[in-house]
Amino acid sequence: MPKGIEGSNPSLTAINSVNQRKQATHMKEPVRVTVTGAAGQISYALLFRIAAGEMLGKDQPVILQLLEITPALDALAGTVMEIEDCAFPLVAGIEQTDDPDTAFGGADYCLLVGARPRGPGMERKDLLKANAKIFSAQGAAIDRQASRGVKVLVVGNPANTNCLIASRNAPNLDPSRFTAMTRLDHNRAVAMLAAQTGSHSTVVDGMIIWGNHSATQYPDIHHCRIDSRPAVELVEHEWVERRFIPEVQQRGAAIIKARGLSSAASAANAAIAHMRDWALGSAGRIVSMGVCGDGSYGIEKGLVYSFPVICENGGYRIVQDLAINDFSRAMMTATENELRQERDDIADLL
Ligand code: NAX
Repeated sequence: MPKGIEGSNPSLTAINSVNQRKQATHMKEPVRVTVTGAAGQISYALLFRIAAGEMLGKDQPVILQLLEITPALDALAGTVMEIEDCAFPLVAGIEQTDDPDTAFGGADYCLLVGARPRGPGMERKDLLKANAKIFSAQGAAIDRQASRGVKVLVVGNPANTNCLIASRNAPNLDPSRFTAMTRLDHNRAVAMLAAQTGSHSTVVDGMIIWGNHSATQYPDIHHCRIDSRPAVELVEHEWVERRFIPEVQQRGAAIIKARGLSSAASAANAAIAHMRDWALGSAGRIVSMGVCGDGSYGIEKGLVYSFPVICENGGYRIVQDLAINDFSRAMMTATENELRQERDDIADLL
């Protein structure tokens, strides 16, 4: 018997009366949404928005399946009490567990947020290996338990390589089911370019984050339009190279410095946007997603690399045939090389 406390709260049984309401209001069948690291700070900003229908729509009931490590189950119980106290109409059930097989049972959507943070004296390689163990076990549990059409988003860092590991440990699922989050970087880049050009973020189109969710990522404005005008005509290349690119790459560190904690609400917002677009479509707009490379743009096949994608019909496709100049190519290769190195460092777990 796992230490999960599935169904332990009688009040949640009452929430299951969603079935009766469904008949009355023509709501859809509930879907199962698994969130790992559910007692952490990103999840605290994320779960309430999923429960409110911001990720999958206001007509889509959800069963939340929350995974934590054993020592964090008490804290998770507190978060769950707060979700209950919202009396969300769309919540059709909540499960809390420290057992991955229970958490991923029948999951339609998995948000892998929980990860091992870097401890004192821990080398990057040690961090990669510690997380590789977590994500290989979770990938295998997803393979065994999740719905065959599952959509997986990896948020926990190092997100791209954790995603690669999870996917390789799920041989019965198509690798396209596994994605890594670079949407926060994408949104940061959009907001920064909008501010620089005195425009609103909603008129910035065609932003791209290439590569790794790390300081080597390449935020690329060459295909960006602002109110239909090419962005490269509105800003100086010097600003792009000296300010824009490094500030997007270092934005996470700047937030830690200012807040004393890493970004949480903006990360949760990006996770919601990533999943919402994947599930419901990006309305023809380019968004950035870390996905299993298919050789597009000469990037090594099989690496989880952030590409420009368009989401439609519950899937996504890498946007093809964008012109890449020498500057962009060098940036894209640098981040690809870092991903190759990360993969080689944990090769024994693939
Ligand atoms: P917190 O430390 O607040 O929460 C992480 C939670 O994960 C903890 O409650 C911990 O108990 C749990 N956990 C650890 N191992 C677990 C396991 N094996 N199974 C289930 N749960 C487990 O971190 P938080 O600020 O929420 O950040 C979570 C992750 O997101 C970190 O790895 C962080 O680096 C990463 N981020 C990724 C971003 C991205 O754009 N891809 C941006 C934000 C964030 O930095």
